[in-house]
Amino acid sequence: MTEAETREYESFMRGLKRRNPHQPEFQQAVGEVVASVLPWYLAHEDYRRAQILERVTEPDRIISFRVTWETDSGEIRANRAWRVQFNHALGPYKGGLRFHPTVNESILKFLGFEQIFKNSLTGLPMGGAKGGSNFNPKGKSDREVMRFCQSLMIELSRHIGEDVDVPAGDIGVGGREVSYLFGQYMRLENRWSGVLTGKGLSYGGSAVRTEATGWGCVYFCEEMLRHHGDSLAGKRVAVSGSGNVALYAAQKLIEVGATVVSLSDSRGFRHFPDGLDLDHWSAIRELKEVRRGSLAEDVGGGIYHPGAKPWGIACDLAMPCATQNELDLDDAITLADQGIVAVCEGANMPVNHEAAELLRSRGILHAPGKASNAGGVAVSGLEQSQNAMRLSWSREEVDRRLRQIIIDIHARCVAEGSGEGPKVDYLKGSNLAGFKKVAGAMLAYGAV
Ligand code: NDP
Ligand code: 2IT
Repeated sequence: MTEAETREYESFMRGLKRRNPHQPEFQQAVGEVVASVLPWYLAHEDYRRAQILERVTEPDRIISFRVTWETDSGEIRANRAWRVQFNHALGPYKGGLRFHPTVNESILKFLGFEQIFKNSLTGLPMGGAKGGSNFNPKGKSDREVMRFCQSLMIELSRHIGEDVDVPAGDIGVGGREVSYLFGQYMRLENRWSGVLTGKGLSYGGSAVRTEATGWGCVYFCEEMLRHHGDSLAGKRVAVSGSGNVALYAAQKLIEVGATVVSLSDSRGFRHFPDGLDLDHWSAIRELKEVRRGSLAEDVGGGIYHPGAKPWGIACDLAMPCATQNELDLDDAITLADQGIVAVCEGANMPVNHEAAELLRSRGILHAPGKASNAGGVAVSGLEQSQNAMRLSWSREEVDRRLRQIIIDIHARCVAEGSGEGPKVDYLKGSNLAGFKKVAGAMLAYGAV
């Protein structure tokens, strides 16, 4: 940025922080997008006059409500829940629901904001939203989770609809929760519609939605490496997380000939110095998806490191797939010092700002989540299309479309992020490509 651009950046961010105090994650996500798009924005007086940047950083609305539910032993509990409907310039609001004790308005605003540009990058007609609750599903029975989901849907149902807002899963919300939420919505509305995505295959779900985020992340990584004359074959990949995204990223990595050297969860990580194999992967999938256990339990291999992150182990590439800000400056230095070639984000904003700067300064390829994890919401978009047409595509058909969407996203990043060095700046490329489309639509709508 030039001196004048830096002054504008600082002035904009001062205003944003004043309007959104005590929301560090939201401020961080906005700061990263604004840094990428500001030079283009300042050069386009019509966008500036229309206050696009001020407007796109202010959610259309935030719905906040109490969810009261009953435990198995008859005690009453109350949680907070939100839906942040951030921007619907490109289509009905779309984005996941997160159930985790750390959920607050700052986290949901950061996720909803990122979702606007991610959804724009997919090329599908989807606006950006996010929601969730500080409800902790860990240690709760299926019945308790069901009662919580049903109670939450009583309020949420007033604000969503297949042409209005279409929620899906995120941390703590998978097939079980989406099914409870969907069942309750149908009961309340007395009508079948594709109001949620991530449904079961026999009741309107799409093939490959479960795998889509992880597989899409690996497809993006392959494209990025191919573009730079490299490939995933034989690469040792440190993966964090062991939830939906991490598991299917690991599965696809093994399939394309990479070596998965770690998985992690909120309590620690498991190191596989010789690589995770598919039998062991299946046992871990069963442990996490079905039994909802911890990686500390020995399911037949690897060395468990409690309370630690996997970024210190020998690897060629890092794929953070757990949560925001899980890879900091010290981690980035450790990874860079051992010569990694790329960081490819499966999670949303897992690499913090200082770590991202370090990766850039050391010439390490960095795929930001809004590009590399867009496969999940892309197949959600395909699920909406199938529901609207009342038909289902085969696994092969959905996978083919997913792969093509990812190839197109990669090309959009290259088109906007090339030029300043030998390597593509994927942060700038994804932010600019995602932003321009949304900004163009907002400009066309006038002052709304
Ligand atoms: P899951 O709930 O399936 O899995 C989350 C994983 O991350 C678990 O292994 C969990 O550990 C770990 N984790 C969660 N919070 C923390 C934390 N604070 N510190 C350390 N580890 C943590 O979620 P998903 O796999 O769906 O989501 C993972 C990431 O991917 C999130 O950033 C999400 O926003 C993003 N994402 C998800 C998409 C989807 O379609 N599901 C699409 C695009 C992005 P434990 O098992 O101990 O809880
Ligand atoms: O962060 C994300 O893109 C998701 N959690 C998926 C959202 C969706 O609507 O499928």
